[in-house]
Amino acid sequence: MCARDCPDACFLDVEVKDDVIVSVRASSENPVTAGITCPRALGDPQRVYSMDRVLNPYIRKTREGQRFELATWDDALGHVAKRLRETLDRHGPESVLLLDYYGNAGLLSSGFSRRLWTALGATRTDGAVCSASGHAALRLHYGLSYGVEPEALLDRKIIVFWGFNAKHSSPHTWALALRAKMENDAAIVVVDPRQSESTSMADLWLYPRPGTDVALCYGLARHLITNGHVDAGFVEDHCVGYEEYVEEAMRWTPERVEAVTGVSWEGVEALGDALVKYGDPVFMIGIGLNKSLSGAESVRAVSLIPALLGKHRGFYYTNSRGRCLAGDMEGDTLTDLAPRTVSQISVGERLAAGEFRFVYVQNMNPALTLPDSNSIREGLQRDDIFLAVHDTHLTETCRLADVVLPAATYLEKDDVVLSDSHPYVRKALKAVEPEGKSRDEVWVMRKLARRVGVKDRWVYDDPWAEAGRTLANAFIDGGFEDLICGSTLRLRMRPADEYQTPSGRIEFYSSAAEEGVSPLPRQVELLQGSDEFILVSSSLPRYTHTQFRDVYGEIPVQVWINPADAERHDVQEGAEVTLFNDYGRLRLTTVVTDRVPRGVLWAPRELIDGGGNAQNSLTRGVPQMIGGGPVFNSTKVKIL
Ligand SMILES: Nc1nc2c(c(=O)[nH]1)N[C@H]1C(S)=C(S)[C@@H](COP(=O)(O)OP(=O)(O)OC[C@H]3O[C@@H](n4cnc5c(=O)[nH]c(N)nc54)[C@H](O)[C@@H]3O)O[C@H]1N2
Ligand SMILES: Nc1nc2c(c(=O)[nH]1)N[C@H]1C(S)=C(S)[C@@H](COP(=O)(O)OP(=O)(O)OC[C@H]3O[C@@H](n4cnc5c(=O)[nH]c(N)nc54)[C@H](O)[C@@H]3O)O[C@H]1N2
Ligand SMILES: [Mo]
Repeated sequence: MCARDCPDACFLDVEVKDDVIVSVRASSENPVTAGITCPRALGDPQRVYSMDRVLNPYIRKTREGQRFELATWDDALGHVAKRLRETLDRHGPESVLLLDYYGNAGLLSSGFSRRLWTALGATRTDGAVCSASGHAALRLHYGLSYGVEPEALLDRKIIVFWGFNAKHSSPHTWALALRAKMENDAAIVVVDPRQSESTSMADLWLYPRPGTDVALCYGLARHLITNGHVDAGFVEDHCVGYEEYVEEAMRWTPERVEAVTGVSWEGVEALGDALVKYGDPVFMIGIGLNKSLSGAESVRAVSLIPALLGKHRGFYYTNSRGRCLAGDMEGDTLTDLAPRTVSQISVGERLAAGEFRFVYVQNMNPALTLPDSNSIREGLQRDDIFLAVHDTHLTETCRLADVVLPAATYLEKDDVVLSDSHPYVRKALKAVEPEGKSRDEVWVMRKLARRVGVKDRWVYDDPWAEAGRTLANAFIDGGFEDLICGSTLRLRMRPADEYQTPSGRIEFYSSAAEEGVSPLPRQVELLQGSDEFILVSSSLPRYTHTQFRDVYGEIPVQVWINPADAERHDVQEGAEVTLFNDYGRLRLTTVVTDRVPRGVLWAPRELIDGGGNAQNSLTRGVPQMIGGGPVFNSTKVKIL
């Protein structure tokens, strides 16, 4: 199973000859991920044996010369453990930061390997860089954030991709939507400020200004309400707070909706009428939608539309919160320590301010992927910070490290991977032995724990025993032993009509909204100067974030600009332009296209320009109020 941070979590067939991986293909054993091998899996043989692979531990000798020296595991771990022990003794566990994400999403590689840091009481982040705000948003109205399973798309009549470029970001979900269209005459709708790749098969595309989706949703709700399309019985039986919601929706006149969103009222009506005409809708809520100043508010607003139409959880965001897991891979419940958690979005500011003395990075390339990357880089390079990075490949973050530790790729270690969308699981088997001296996360974590003198026995427990506890009642068609023996199992999901809200119902008017949070979705205004652009970014099929540049070359250094804006700024197709703001600057090549509206720019995400500037040098390290998520898609820039 592919362990990358991607909702599809494919089953793969890996062909090995003479202990070398020669090909990776989609396996037919998973009904959702069969049939399509994405370019990243296809490129895996090259990625495993790439020139950028870290094959040995390295220790930096001098800061200035950027010189790394080859080291043994013994020396490297000794060095890391010594500095960790000193930091703990002198500055306490708060000054130690674990900075990690889901470069490998396996229960062992990303979960169990945190146990050392839990036992030490080290500071951790809230992990909010991706989907956290959307989860918090859905919690306000539905409780847990799980929704429709991908295969259910086949029976739906209208599929709305809202801030979700599934053709690139979840190709197997996209394939199911296309099948629904071909086999079942389902309609596909895309709501995206730019003409994303997913609009190519869309029956309807609406393009609101970035971050104005709440206004669009209230407009849509008004249309459905005034034309008698609300399922009153469903609302009566399963919802609360409808009256307050209607009152707010009616404040959104067609003129006001048009002025805020830039979408014509005819467009709003067209979507409303299509929902009614086709019936049985599902709203595919993108993680892209949740990454703006009003991201959580937008997710809230979209999620309530299917409730108007009488659907139980008629949306998909991700399904990770709908599983029935027990256990505690990370060990949080096994200690009395209550580690400090800091915002992942604003970690750059804290690093640069010298709040930490020791930083351990795994499964992540924060030098390029976190917002305000100039602060991140500046912080990680401070003389008083010791940085250890455990990665499979030599990343920009590795280059800043004091010690680099070589990691085994997902094809070189056993693990368990749970998909964020589909319910199928089988044991993730290693295909080959780890290249060079690379080792897995659990191995490294335990070696370090011994050297630092950690006594807690649960740090040294068998990770598979804990995985067994975690998954004891997780499947509907078998037990953990069956999984270990090679069976493909199906995760048990919570019922669609169960709502974990205070009222046990869908709450249009959220009673769980804390102080400062509006009980109803609220349109947050993003002020934009006349010479300012909103820069939106999203993924390309060949890259997972910053990975696969060794296989496919650098992420294209491009920016899309509308022809009218290009003319106004006297910019030609193919010209180099500089985007800048108070945080940083970036030099990109223009693509003049009406696939972006005026005032909006789009670029592939997490790119790095010819001068080594990260796209994220332009993005703000300010968390959203709801859920603490990022605001990448509300980045304001000017053009030079
Ligand atoms: N501008 C902008 N920035 C964004 C976003 C955006 O939309 N716009 N999106 C954000 C989102 S949604 C996310 S999820 C984050 C992702 O941020 P990151 O998680 O930092 O993304 P990657 O570049 O994939 O980094 C993962 C790292 O893990 C390493 N790795 C892979 N497998 C293993 C393994 O088995 N073991 C170890 N130890 N390492 C491994 C890879 O080599 C890679 O360096 O980026 C965010 N950044
Ligand atoms: N190939 C590939 N696939 C991936 C990944 C990858 O790196 N590469 N990463 C995985 C990860 S970690 C994630 S989080 C997912 C993300 O995948 P998606 O959920 O699809 O999110 P994004 O790709 O960030 O953005 C999707 C769309 O949102 C639009 N958008 C931006 N702002 C707004 C807005 O305010 N309103 C509306 N309506 N639309 C908006 C963008 O223009 C973009 O087309 O992809 C996963 N799949
Ligand atoms: Mo993500």
